[in-house]
Amino acid sequence: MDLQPFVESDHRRLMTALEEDYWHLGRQLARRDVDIEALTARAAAFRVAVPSWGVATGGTRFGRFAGPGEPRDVYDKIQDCGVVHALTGVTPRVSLHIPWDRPEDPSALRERAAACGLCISAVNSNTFEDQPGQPRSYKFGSLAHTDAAVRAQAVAHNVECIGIGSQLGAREHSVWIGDGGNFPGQVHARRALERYLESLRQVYAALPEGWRLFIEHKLYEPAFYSTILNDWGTSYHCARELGPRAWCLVDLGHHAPNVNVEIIVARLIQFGKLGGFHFNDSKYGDDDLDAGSIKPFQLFLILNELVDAERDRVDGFEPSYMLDQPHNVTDPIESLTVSAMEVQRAYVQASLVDRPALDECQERNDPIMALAVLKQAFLTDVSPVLAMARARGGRPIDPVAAYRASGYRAAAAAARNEN
Ligand code: LRH
Ligand code: MN
Repeated sequence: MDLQPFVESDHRRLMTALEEDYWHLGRQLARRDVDIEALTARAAAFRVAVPSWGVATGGTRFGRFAGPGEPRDVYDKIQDCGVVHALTGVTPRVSLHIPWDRPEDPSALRERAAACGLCISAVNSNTFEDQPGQPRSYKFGSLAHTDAAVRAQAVAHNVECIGIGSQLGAREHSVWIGDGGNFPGQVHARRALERYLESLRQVYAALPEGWRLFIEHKLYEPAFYSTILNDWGTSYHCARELGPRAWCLVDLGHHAPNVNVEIIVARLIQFGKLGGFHFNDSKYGDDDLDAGSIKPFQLFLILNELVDAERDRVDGFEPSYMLDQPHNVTDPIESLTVSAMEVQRAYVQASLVDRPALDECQERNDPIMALAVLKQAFLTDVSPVLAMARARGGRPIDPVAAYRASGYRAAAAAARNEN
């Protein structure tokens, strides 16, 4: 669907007000020695990948309520991811999950993605569920399973994912496993971690030139007593053990409530192993709610650590930003669009932090003023900057309104229910 006519009517309707708000914010920022044009350029250059699995309606163990026009296959998913990029201008990369997105013809998929203005940046393996006809079950684990034959099967799957990813032009392989136990005594903690590491060494050895391996820690679920890669410390140890191309991936929802995730981020930056993010939000557990919807200040504080590391030119600092959300009750395209913009917003707000002033407050132990410096950035409504970056990039000023006006969802429902 060509969204252009809806972008044009959006601009006709909203550009005058945007220019006014942008001019006004520009004056405000100039008083803070901030050049709004430089800030808008940073906003336009921001990038966050979308998960292919995020455009289908997600669910919980209590049910799934599919919406109209559900993607039927990876091609529909790519088309929907293309709409998110057409609306935001900041999501040209897609993260795929294998076997959910295993392409019959990788080059055809690569071409379709390119036709939607997208590229495949990462592939995710899946040894947390059994596939039809799979010789050995992952019921009691995969890369850390006690049975060498199951581990070998899981290693082979990861190597296959890397092979598919290479054909798709990806350069990141992301590994999350559900391995763990539900009972005290069920899993020998040290032996299991050693088996996990031994399996990952074989996956690491299969990485093509220029690739990065991401390992993703998670406190619990689907195992509810112990998890093999349960926290950032264990992940850091494993990434170091594996080698220079292994990196820690931080999924915001994979921590206990009230854990200070921004400090974990600062540690992994300092230790040179922060590889990437799965942005989302949560109130209790791994709720995978929309990024910025529950704890926007935490999201800002995380991006603040990232922008600070950028300022300090921390060696090897090249984090890969991705969303990881399933969307149980919203139109996935709307949720991904808003979430991408919320991460972009936090990045732009963090870019507004007066770092010399903050450094000075920190050195002279002035907590009130230090927080005030951070809050000034967080409380600055940068919406005109985000909207102007979109408008100048030929995207809508109000993406959700433009999307709804386009009738894309109804058209997709009609097209996808026909076949
Ligand atoms: C695990 C996880 C992982 C994905 C899955 C869809 O909770 O965050 O990143 O493989 O969700
Ligand atoms: Mn994740």
